[in-house]
Amino acid sequence: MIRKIIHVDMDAFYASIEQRDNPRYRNKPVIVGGPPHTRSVVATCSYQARKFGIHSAMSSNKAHQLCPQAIFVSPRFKVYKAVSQQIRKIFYKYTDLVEPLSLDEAFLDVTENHQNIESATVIAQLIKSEIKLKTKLTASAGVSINKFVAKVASDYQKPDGLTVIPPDKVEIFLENLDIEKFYGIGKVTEKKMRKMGINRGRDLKLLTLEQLSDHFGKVGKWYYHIVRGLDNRPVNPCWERKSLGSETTLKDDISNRKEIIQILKNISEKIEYLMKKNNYSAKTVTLKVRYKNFETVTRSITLDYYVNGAEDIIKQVSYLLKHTQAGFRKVRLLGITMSNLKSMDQQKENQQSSLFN
Ligand code: DCP
Ligand code: MG
Repeated sequence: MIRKIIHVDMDAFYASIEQRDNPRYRNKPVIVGGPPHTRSVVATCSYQARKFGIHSAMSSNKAHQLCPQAIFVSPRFKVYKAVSQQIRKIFYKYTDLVEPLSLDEAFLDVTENHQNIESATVIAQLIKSEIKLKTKLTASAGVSINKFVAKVASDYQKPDGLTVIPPDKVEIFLENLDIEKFYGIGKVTEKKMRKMGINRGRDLKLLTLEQLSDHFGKVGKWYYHIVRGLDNRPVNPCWERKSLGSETTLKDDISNRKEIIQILKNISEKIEYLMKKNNYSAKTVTLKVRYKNFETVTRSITLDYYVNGAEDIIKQVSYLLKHTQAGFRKVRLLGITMSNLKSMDQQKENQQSSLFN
């Protein structure tokens, strides 16, 4: 079955928000990032600043050299996050299959949608106008049969663009596409391809799977597929986790406190593994104890700092255990749950934010 995929990406996201909130920045080259004469970089910049060759990840120093009159603004991540939540809310009106890639962009699978709208193009238009209405910001959207083509399409006519590549136009669109526009072909590969005479999709399409693998290794196979418009990756909705935990039903009911602590240590280690694997840390630790007669109690503590290590967890759990009758009464189940979670990406963001301030 042919899918209907939309990719939405906000235009000059941080910079547009700054221009929206500060009228004197409008129509001016605005750079969001650390100030020049430091080791900071540009997070993003307004389209007026892009004319000077300024772009994300460039050093603030270089940006200042390219455009001395540019206005440097420190990022306000809280505001960006709030706008991000506003736009996600709009996406969920149409489908639960929303895969955010960052604060300002997401894939949507609208093959089936909550409003039973046949046309993905109509949905993209509705989303764009609602974003404009609610946030006073513009987004660009790409509509096509898979993630790869939708992503390339959303970038095709920025800002405030809407590019639709219907199924029968995918091949010709990719054949004519400049290789620098292929999402996933980086600067280094682009240079290598140009040296080989590959400038557009149609040149890339001439190479066999073997030739592509020889020249580009593993990713050669990926190029072989995308240039033919083949990408069957599903849109993976990401559910925000509220808590993370683990529990153990004991083989025999026990009352030995040392044994109880040992079991809780094992659970803490498992939780440390899960937390680190998923990049989480948490503020609230909850201990669950089920007594022999099935009566279940929980005890919680909320710290004023985040933890994710087994030692920290077991320290809190040992304290909580004192507020139960475990040991005096026989126990049949023990569990630990971590909540008030924060992802490390968020922490990184906060650290980044303090670097800028
Ligand atoms: N960002 C960042 N550092 C980067 C790239 C991006 O901090 N190296 C931040 C700032 C951007 C936001 O992420 O505003 C979204 O990234 P995009 O790549 O979508 O860039 P923009 O939305 O700013 O511009 P465009 O209109 O090209 O999408
Ligand atoms: Mg963007």
